[in-house]
Amino acid sequence: MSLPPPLYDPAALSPDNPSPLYMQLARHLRRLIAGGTLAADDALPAERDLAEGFAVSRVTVRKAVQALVDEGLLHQRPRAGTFVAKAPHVEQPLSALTGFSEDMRSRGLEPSSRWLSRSIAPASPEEAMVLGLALGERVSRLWRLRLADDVPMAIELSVVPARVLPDPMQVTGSLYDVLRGLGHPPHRALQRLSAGLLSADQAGILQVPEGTPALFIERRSFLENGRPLEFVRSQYRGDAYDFIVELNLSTGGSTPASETVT
Ligand code: 16G
Repeated sequence: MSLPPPLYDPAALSPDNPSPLYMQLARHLRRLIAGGTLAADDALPAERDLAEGFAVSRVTVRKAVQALVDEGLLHQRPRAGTFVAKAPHVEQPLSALTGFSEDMRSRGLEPSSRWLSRSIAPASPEEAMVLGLALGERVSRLWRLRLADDVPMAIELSVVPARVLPDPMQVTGSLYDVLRGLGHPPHRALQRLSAGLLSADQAGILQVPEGTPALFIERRSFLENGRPLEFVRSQYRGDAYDFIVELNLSTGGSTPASETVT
């Protein structure tokens, strides 16, 4: 494993690089946060020290820091300084069928998404099987980074039959709002959770160190008539989520039939 880069890495900023210096500095600080050199709640050195350390102006430092504040990676506390942001911690009941946007809003957090890709294409054999589609039927694929108060929380690839969602460009905010608007509200879902470690690509998107523990979740949602509505594969930051399940004392007798996500 390679060592994380040092804070004042002389190779981090170069006048020969065509990007403005503040963007180079922001990129370097982003890498330090993703690599764990700067951890949640760590204080950033003072603006003056950063300017001296990187031999740039204080204006450059201020612009770089502001860019990371806008991305939600840093936050400023009046009279205390600038700190590496902590992911909001969310407790999520597993028994309610809700969407990301409504979940976050109900906690006073502002949901948003960044598009990783959006397309319409013939279903893969796996998607066709899971969604009960005929060979060659099309699906809308929505691959999004989900954020709460601008902090990356989860990566989600949602696949919906194109006959239900013919135009993935219709989704600008909540997918479930669009599905409800089209008269296809999710009625029931099956979910599989497993633990894993984020790959380099996933960690890069979520802006955490590679190998950070995560919850891998697959959800299959169904319409009221029982037809499959969506197949979602997602990676949730393990440090940001607790999933809560309510258990009731079994009254004995027969065990309810269990269902599995296959
Ligand atoms: C949740 C669901 C996902 C659904 C999304 C819709 C889990 C594990 N997944 O993230 O299946 O597509 O919400 O959210 O809960 P939206 O309405 O905000 O787009």
